[in-house]
Amino acid sequence: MDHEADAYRTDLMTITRYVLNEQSRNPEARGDLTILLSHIVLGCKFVASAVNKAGLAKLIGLAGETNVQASAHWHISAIFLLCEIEIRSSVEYCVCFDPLDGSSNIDCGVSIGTIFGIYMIKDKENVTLEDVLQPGKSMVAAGYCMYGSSCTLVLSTGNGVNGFTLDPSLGEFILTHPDIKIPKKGKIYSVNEGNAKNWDEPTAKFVEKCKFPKDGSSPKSLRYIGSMVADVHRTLLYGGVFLYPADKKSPNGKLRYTYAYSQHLTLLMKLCVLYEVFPMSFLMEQAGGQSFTGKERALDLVPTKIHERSPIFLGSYEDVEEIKGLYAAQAK
Ligand code: FBP
Repeated sequence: MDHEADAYRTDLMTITRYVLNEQSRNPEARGDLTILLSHIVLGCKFVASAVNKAGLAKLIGLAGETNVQASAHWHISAIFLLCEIEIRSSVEYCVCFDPLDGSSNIDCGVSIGTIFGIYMIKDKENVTLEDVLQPGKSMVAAGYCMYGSSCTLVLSTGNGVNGFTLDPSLGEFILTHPDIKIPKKGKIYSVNEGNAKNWDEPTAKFVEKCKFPKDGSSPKSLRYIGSMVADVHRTLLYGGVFLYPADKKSPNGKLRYTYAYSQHLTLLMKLCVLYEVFPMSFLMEQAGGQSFTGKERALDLVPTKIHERSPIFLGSYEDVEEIKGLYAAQAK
């Protein structure tokens, strides 16, 4: 890699250029999704700066967690209001987002993130909650932005997964991880083992096999940050499996798979529902992995209400296949 030459490269693939190229692939496209994505990107840049400032401010004892959460909510909402003004005419899409996932990690400077999923509105004349209570497989795009040692935005518009890193000197997200493919099998498992005593049998058996494999293979390493965006990002790049299973304490797991915003449903914003399962499952499948609930493919779930939660097992194809086998054996 000739860093010298690279420093002056001008044919950089920015996320804006990438999204415009994607738009040009589809002759019917009118550009609404491109506009929406560019607003989401701007929102993430705002949050990235807010998180950095808060991290610094926290260090020097000026600002607290709530400020970041509040500003993240504010910035992202502001962006969507802008978006509302921008594309009122089209009313094509509704966006579900978790402005700041892993919020419990803000104070210790651990990576956190914004997660989003985009659906087509079924009937523009009559936009209802049903427009977001759609199965995950109906999403047209999904992504997350991770605020960590670097700020990385991972996006899929249904044609593979690409990662873009924010170059602060340009204020632009540059393509750094083209066409991400998760390894078929991984050496890492990621779970909060503190809940082990409440796990169901298939989950306990799978984690036991990770630690004490009987087939002569080496044990998997445990990696758990406790911030889904960071744990899923590592899983996507290195392989392995991230799981937040159901347990006796939380029979539906902890992570949520529905939250929404559309120009016509502003009331929802006030509810501040988190959203994690659907976009991450969409990205995982687009990268060649799998996402399973313990009963079914996560993207086949049909939410019945906002705030819905679901157990989740996502990651490398063969690792999730193993978990599915354990649940199938239990069901026999
Ligand atoms: P928040 O959205 O409230 O931050 O909760 C979500 C989350 O932090 C995920 O990012 C993470 O995977 C999970 O909760 C960690 O939960 P636990 O602390 O129970 O392991």
